[in-house]
Amino acid sequence: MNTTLTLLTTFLLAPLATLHAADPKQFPPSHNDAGWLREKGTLIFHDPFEREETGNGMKAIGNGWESATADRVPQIKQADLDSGILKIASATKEAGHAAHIHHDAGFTDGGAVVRFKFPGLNKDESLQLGFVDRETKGIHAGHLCYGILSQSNISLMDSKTGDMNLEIRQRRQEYLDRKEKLPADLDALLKTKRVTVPWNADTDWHELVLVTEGDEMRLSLDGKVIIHHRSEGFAHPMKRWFSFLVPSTVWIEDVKIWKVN
Ligand SMILES: [Ca+2]
Repeated sequence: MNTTLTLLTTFLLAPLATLHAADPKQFPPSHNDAGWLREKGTLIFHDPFEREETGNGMKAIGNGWESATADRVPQIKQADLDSGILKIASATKEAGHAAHIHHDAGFTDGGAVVRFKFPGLNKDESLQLGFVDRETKGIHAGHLCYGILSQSNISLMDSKTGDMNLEIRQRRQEYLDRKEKLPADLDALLKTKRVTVPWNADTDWHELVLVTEGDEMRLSLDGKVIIHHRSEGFAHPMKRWFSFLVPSTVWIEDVKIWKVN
């Protein structure tokens, strides 16, 4: 391909992507967030899931986990501990909500290291994981910030100052209810709160590291930062809970939570 055509193609494709892939200059291969957590942080929680669950209830996973949607469907097992793996199978339809499983965290800067896989039992398996603080007013259900892995992309989202800010949420809902397009200023604001990179999901085990440092959030897979973003909500001083939202099926074999400060 000649240079002019290459440049033209790059120029034309770039705006379509609106991506925010990790800048290799900013994050050289030697930048490793699992290493950052180990070197600078304190391990405040570790669960290898080497036990059996006790029924289907809110606290059945044990070790301090709570399944917020368990008691809506007590007859359905949504969290199965099997061979050292937490196998989550959400009863989304019956419970009227994706499985929401959370554990105390408690840091300003820090993060979680999670070994997970999509088992390939359902189409469109996805995983949303991040941080919640129900004690701060003005945020719907305390949703602060998340990494979201779908079959085709990975996003980072500042919910605290974005879609879960109560004023923004209420304003947005009025347009959604009327099935109207969001006004340009609201649309533009929400777009600054979320970044996405393409990704092809598979059914392998992966090490996922999700950290916040100041107003930056970073998500790494298998030792490499693949997406990062800066937004004021990421700097929330208290990531009180670490939480998983799983609409269908995900397996998790190990979770570590680290506090840097
Ligand atoms: Ca395990």
